[in-house]
Amino acid sequence: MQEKFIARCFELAKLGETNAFPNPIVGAVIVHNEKVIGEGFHRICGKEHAEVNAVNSVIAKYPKNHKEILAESEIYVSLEPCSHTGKTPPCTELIKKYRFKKLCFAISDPNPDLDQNRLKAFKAIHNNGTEIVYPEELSLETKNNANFINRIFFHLISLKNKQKNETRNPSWINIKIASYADCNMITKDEDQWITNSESRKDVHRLRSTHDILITGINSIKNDNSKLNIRFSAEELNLADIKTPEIVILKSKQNFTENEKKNLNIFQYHHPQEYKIEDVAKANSLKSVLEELCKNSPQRIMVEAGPKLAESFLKQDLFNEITHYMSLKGCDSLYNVKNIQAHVFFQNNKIIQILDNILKHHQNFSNHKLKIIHKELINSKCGETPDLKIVISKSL
Ligand code: AOF
Ligand code: ZN
Repeated sequence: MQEKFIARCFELAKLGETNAFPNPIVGAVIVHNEKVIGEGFHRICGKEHAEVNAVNSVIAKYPKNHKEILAESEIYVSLEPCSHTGKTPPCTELIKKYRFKKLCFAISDPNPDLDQNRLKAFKAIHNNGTEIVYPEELSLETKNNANFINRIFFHLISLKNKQKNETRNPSWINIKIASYADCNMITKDEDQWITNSESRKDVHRLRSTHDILITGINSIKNDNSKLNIRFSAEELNLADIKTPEIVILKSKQNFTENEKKNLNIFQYHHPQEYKIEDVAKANSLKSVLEELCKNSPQRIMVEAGPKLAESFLKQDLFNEITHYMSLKGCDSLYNVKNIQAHVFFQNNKIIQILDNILKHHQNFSNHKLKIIHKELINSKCGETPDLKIVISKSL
């Protein structure tokens, strides 16, 4: 039961993925007699934490007797409740105030600001009669999911701890790749798209949850890409959507006046939404990236053709790869109709294929790469399923 409520916290947390950054994404659920009576998530960095929003939703529902109801309730959170005063007061104070029956959270918060107060705060909650269920008591899958959804936050904190004197802002670089099962990234003439419509929708979600989108002049010219977000927040399971700042990398080539008038990117975006960066002038890709993160940490997504993606990989300028792999034309390898069975019930089959992909990526990098997430993306309109694989550097 508690794993189910924590799973709901993860879903809620992800709704805040657009604007919670650089804070973690967090979801909270309040349960009374095994029924969810309140939910909340952290939507905007600097604003209310998930626990506060969940408690407020119960107060709104039971304006007269919320105190009694909350004291008979359990609170589930996807991350350890904060015990420090940041831009907002400590959530542990709120939990203490309402004397919940139980507090359960999925992972500890590595933010060093919490270290001073944690022990005292949890002791006070415990002494107040609240049972505390720590992450150690949850399943490995739950702990892995809690780690996965906040991998960017955990990465930023670990950098901050390691490089105390570093003045540069940390960044997170995600290279998006779409390919056929043989890793070929070039669209075959007969079909316009490599991946199915649900994967392409997921890419729009990815755009909205990054701050900068890097592409290359060639991709813009060859694909005439719009690089906008063509789904609503609701369709993307987000509370808010935003268009990341678009950075078009160029070196020798330029846009002609005619291209500047006619290409979609210039039609669909205001001039303040994109900029063109000359990599040759800046000296290196690395210096372009440093300049982009000059004022604050940034989540950067690279959505470009194979050549530019390869430059990022070869120069080791990435944290993760999001690979959408079309299983189109895999009929000889799979019985496509039974693909779900292959993925979920014959695990070894899928691992075998993923190993091939990893070998391919490893050619680009000195780092050990590891798959941290994989899921099958089925399409509602009968297209072939795709595999979404998130590959990360082993730290
Ligand atoms: C929680 N619940 O929903 C979030 C937490 O400046 P503040 O007050 O917003 O605090 C930010 C820190 O609080 C952040 O770095 C992380 O350690 C924690 N985030 N904690 O209990 C939440 N977003
Ligand atoms: Zn908090």
